[in-house]
Amino acid sequence: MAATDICSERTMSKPYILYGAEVSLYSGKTRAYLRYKGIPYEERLATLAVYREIIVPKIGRPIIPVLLTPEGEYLQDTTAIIDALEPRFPDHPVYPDTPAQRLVALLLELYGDEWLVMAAMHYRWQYKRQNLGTILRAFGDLLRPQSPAWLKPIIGLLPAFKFGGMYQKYFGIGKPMHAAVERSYEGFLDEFNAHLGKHDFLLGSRPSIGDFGLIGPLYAHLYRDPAPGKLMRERAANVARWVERMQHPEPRSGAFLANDEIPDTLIPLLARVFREQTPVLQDTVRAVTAWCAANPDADALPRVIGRHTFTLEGDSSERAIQPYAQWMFQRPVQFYQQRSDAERARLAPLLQQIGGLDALNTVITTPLEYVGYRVKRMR
Ligand SMILES: N[C@@H](CCC(=O)N[C@@H](CS)C(=O)NCC(=O)O)C(=O)O
Repeated sequence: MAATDICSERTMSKPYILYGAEVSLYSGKTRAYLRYKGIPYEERLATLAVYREIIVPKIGRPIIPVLLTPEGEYLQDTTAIIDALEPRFPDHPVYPDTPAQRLVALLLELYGDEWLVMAAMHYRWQYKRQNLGTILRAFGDLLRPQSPAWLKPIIGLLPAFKFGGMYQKYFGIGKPMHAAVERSYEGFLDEFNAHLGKHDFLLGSRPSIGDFGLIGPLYAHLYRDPAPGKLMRERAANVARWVERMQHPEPRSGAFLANDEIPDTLIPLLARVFREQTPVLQDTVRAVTAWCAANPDADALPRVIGRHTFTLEGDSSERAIQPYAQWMFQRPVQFYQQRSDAERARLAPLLQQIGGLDALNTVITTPLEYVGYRVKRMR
């Protein structure tokens, strides 16, 4: 056997290592993906020691999940992780290869990743009486698993202050917006629940990248945390069962619906994406363009470049402008804009129905890329 064969056999048999946590939103997205694809992996808790010795030195900041490949490469950002693994594990792709389904899957990934995170944070931190004990213990368990049980909630206070203390200003969802966040999430739950009465996943019997985007917020926070978990089980039992299917999938099973079908039951969900989220994304593109014009020599963009107003369920507030969100928005926008005229014409009736034409025609003059674990200007 040639040396390279032995070498690749060895890397093939070594598992991937996922540094993450059950309480972490984006860890849930990656874990569900690894399980569905049947990729051999071991999950390691992102303890304080792991943050100090691995995550911060390799990634440059304390963030999870991080995936270590058998070849020794560290990957961060769930979308970058999935995009790196899809070509390595091509069986049962999670990206549909037909235009309408691919577009819908990318849009719903974005809604899960960058919009439902607001509901996830709100329901975790605003229902303290029901959630706080569980959350503090979980953070303590994660950061210092060897500590005595009585100490864990105290250790958990540090991340609780960090995550629970900042998000309202960051996402602009302080007290005046609480009712809007809940109306929006309850509407989403009802619509997704109705869809799941007819289909196992968004686009048939196989989970797509859209399902993986949604499972992040819908597992760690909205299913596992006591208060929203009760709401989900009582109000949207089909969604709770979908979470369980996503957590314990039959690896590499199922198929997307034939003929590029978009089920009617997804129409209200897609209309919600364009009503709630894409105005913020379009304004993010405007802000990024202005920032790049004002900082022509800068390559990496800061995590936040100011604040802008947004409206949710008729109520308005101000939130941080995140260039990262433009990078994620580029995925459906560029996919749509790169289709042929004939394909775009075929997509038009659907996009008109869900109010998506304007957003998908957004002109992005300063595209961003994600390299070196950061969002940078594409030169
Ligand atoms: N877009 C990133 C987000 C990762 C993320 O925000 N992770 C959270 C935990 S679920 C975190 O570590 N946040 C700390 C921070 O951002 O400073 C991804 O998809 O991986």
